[in-house]
Amino acid sequence: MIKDWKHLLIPYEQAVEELKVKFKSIRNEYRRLDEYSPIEFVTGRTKKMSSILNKARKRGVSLEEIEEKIEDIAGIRIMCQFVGDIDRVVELIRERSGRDLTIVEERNYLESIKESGYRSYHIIIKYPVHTALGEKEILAEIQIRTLAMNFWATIEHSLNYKFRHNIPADIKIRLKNAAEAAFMLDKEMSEIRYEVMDAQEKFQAKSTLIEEILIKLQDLYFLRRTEEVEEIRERFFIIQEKGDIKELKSLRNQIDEMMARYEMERML
Ligand code: 0O2
Ligand code: 0O2
Repeated sequence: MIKDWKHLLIPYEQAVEELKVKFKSIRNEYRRLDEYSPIEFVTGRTKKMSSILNKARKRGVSLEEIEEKIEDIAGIRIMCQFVGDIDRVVELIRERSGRDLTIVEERNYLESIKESGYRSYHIIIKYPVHTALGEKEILAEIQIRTLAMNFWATIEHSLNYKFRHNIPADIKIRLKNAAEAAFMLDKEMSEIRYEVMDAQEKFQAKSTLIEEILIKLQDLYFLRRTEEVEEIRERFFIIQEKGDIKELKSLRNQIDEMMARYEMERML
């Protein structure tokens, strides 16, 4: 019997290793492209045999039904920096459904927060593994959460272990408050994220404009209109110092008009 238990876990262990590699390589691809990765880090585990048997007993699941009814024997956890990244990761997994994995069920504990205060997005998948014993399709659970949600869940999980799932009422209340605090932290961070992205976009737009103006100024020099160019150049330095995008755009348009005028004069 014990020998059979050992065999039972083999495909699950393989699935965890494969899925970890797959999600870690998505993260690495983003990084190689100098793009922001919605995946911060990935962990995974196979459930211990004793935990599987406990869960089965509590749920009235017979030994024959374990593989069909215990969905998290293989578990993958994907951690994200921001709440918005969770949707992107969910989308990435949905796009793969029907290819190397198949989504069986999605559980949105970000919207339907658990009584304990637990938040995460769970996806149950079917995943084919090719082992030395042949091909087998197993169930696996992917949990997607932010770093703050993970921090909370890790602490709550260890307290559950310490109190054998009977956390005292006062600690339960404090844990719920802590879950709200973690949620607020995520909210604050998301707001900063948009500020940062907004600032980066504006900075990018400004540098592109400045580069454009510098090239146009060089073209003007070639047209040998030194006096006018000097005047524009002086204004450009003042505007650049102020960093006002509207003024920079207006200066660029003025240079464009000037160049069009010079071209006309040359043709006459
Ligand atoms: P990298 O590129 O260093 O992040 P393994 O079998 O060793 O690949 P395993 O057994 O799941 O993975 O290890 P573990 O300890 O659960 O951690 C898995 C990955 O998560 C490791 O990255 C850890 O560095 C990373 N990790 C764990 N906690 C944190 C954390 O709080 N922040 C960050 N950013 N990463 C964390 P790798 O696989 O070594 O890759
Ligand atoms: P492990 O390996 O200790 O993490 P149930 O188990 O009854 O809550 P179900 O239907 O099995 O429900 O699946 P569910 O709730 O979608 O996902 C179960 C897993 O989600 C748990 O696995 C935890 O990892 C995580 N989880 C769910 N609720 C909580 C919670 O209140 N606190 C924390 N810390 N984690 C939670 P297991 O079975 O506990 O296994």
